[in-house]
Amino acid sequence: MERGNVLVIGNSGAGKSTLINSVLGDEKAKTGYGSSGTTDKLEIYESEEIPFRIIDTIGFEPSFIKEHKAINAVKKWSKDSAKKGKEDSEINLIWFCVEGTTSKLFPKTIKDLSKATAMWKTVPIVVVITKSYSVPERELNIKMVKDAFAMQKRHSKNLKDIVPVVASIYTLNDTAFAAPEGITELIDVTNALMPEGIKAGANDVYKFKLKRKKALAQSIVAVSTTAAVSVGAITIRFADALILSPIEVGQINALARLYEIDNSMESKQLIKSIVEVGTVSTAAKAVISALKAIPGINIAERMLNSIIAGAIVAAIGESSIYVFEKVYTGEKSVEDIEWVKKIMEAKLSPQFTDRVITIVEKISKSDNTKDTGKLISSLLSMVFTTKAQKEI
Ligand SMILES: Nc1nc2c(ncn2[C@@H]2O[C@H](COP(=O)(O)OP(=O)(O)O)[C@@H](O)[C@H]2O)c(=O)[nH]1
Ligand SMILES: [Mg+2]
Repeated sequence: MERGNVLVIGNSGAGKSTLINSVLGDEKAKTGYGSSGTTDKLEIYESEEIPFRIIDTIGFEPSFIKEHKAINAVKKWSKDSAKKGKEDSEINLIWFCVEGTTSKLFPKTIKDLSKATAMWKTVPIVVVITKSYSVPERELNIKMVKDAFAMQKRHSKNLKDIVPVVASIYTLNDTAFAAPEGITELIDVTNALMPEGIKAGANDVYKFKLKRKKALAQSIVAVSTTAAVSVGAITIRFADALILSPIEVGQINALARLYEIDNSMESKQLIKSIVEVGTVSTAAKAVISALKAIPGINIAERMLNSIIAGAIVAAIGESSIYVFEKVYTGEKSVEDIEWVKKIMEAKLSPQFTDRVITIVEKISKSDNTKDTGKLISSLLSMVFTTKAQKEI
């Protein structure tokens, strides 16, 4: 496959590697260029499914010498590839990575990055604002990048887009996190800027994005489940299941946003019907009474609460992914509340009890007393999220 080349530059620690991982996912190939451990080493990533390779300048650091070496390595790579008769040896797009948490430095960083990439006079640039954890700051950060470019002599015409991203979930505290953001947007923007003839077709990009969305969605569910497990360990009565509500709502909203569910009344109604916590304590009670009927199960109440709390959040996450994906692909509409209710019921009824009991049995047999929280979370994500789609 002929490919375009995306050059990624940004100071070390800016989040380049994390970003590339998030954009390409696990099924990517990595090749090194240059000798390892030096500043002129490049890492080059590609995926079968998308026609651009991503070149990571791992040695790029805010020092003239190191920047220079990293850029020279890119030039050299480009020349070497051309020698080998590869037509696709030129840089087609540059991602400037700037850290969203350090916006005061944008003018300086952008100036430095522009200087370092001066030789690519007409190559389009996309600024990726990494670590954009703060939602309210995103607009302001975009404006600051624009202003910083406006002050440049160099490159100011090459700026094609500015994309704030959270490449992997950022945990703020026990129950709050910054959800992945901007990754599939960056895939779209990047593909659109590839040369004609190389660009992926709309359908291929769509399929690729769907896979990426699923992986990011599962990471949201995993983090939410872990949060519920730790909250479950400190709450005693399941009548208080409302305490899970912020985690559930946070999870569902993050998933809805990831699947581009709009803000209409119908969508809100759909989300509300997923959130309805009424089923939660019913589901919890069903598990507890089913457990009583099983002889020989010995498990601390705290641990049981943890498992049930985590399981509820995992089940809600799993069903939300299923529902939102169907809406995203157009197979279902946000108006189909009855269908959603059926899915939720299926997820939180006998099947739910069975899955939780499986986990309880495993935990009660385990002699690992340290880190039970981790054990619970990993069992939950095994039992719930990985076989998410098969069962409905
Ligand atoms: N939670 C979270 N951490 C991030 C994100 N981006 C970068 N980091 C962290 O920031 C640090 C530097 O990131 P890395 O990708 O290695 O930066 P690089 O030197 O530019 O490749 C690592 O500890 C990453 O885990 C993100 O989107 N979310
Ligand atoms: Mg790196």
